[in-house]
Amino acid sequence: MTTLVDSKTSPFEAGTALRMYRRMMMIRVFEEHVNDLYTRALMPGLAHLYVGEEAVAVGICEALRRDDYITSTHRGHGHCLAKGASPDRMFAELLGKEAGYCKGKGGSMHIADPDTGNLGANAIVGGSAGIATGAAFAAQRLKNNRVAVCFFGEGALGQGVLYEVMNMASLWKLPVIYVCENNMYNEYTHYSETTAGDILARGSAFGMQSESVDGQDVRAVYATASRLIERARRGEGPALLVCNTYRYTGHHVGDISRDYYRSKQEEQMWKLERDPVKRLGDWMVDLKMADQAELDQIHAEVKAEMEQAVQFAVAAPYPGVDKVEQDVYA
Ligand SMILES: Cc1ncc(C[n+]2csc(CCOP(=O)(O)OP(=O)(O)O)c2C)c(N)n1
Repeated sequence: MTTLVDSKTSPFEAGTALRMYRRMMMIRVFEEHVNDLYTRALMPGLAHLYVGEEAVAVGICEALRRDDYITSTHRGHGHCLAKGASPDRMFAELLGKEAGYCKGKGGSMHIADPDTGNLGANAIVGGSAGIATGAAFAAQRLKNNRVAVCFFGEGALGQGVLYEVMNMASLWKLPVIYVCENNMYNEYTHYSETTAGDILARGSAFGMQSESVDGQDVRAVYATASRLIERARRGEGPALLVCNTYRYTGHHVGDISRDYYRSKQEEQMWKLERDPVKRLGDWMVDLKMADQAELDQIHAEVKAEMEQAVQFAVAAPYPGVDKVEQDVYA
């Protein structure tokens, strides 16, 4: 079942729409800076950018409480920001500074933020499925009414652990939502070459509520996620939600020549015709929820906030040599 939202109806208030617009803009501008830090050789290692997929993280996290849990992926900056992480500590982590979320020892793919229910990014494809399901199990046992959301890319559909935990979640009616961000490419391979059969059928096979949504439409993501999350909170069981989306840039920041696996025309089509930030902005202007000047003002404020966060991280100290063995596990 695919949920469509009529662009002329307003399922939520202007306040919600403006908040989601700002959050999506934060992710976009954050990622622009990550790319810039990488190309200026200020950031060690690589990062996987979330640009183009903002509506998924923001639509879903808007439907969550602060104390609800999320688990994330190697492409995790958007999830962290959407759940409320602070950009300065995120940039500090990316640059290996002590002020970072993991004291600079985790980097892009290991940001966790317990204060916002973020149990962490995960470099292992499919690796967080067990963690999210365990968190949902704990929430059920503790009766604290929390829900866990497990974000994963469609590449994780080939990982067996996902089906082990879906089986348990369905049997025990755990409050967990498996969110498949189908951006169509597992690294440099189109998902049709790696994924047999129907994605939604994987959830239905376990008797799980299984739906798909246009992941470029934040209102549709939010409406669908709200329904599934509240259903799970009421004890009615887990769900699989497939969000169809697209990453605008390479698999990682260094993947700049992509012609051999996808065309420039395809990228342009998604950017020009299906951009989630522009779509929400146009819709708000259309309905007179906001005017263009207000949206431009949000953009300017977000740019200033991100520039400040980058400056904070660049100026922040590295952890001392005496701390090299602390907080590191093998
Ligand atoms: C278990 C495991 N196998 C392989 C890799 C290497 N790897 C990193 S990202 C990736 C593709 C992931 O694709 P997808 O899950 O669709 O996420 P996307 O990058 O599209 O967001 C692979 C194969 C890994 N990190 N973990």
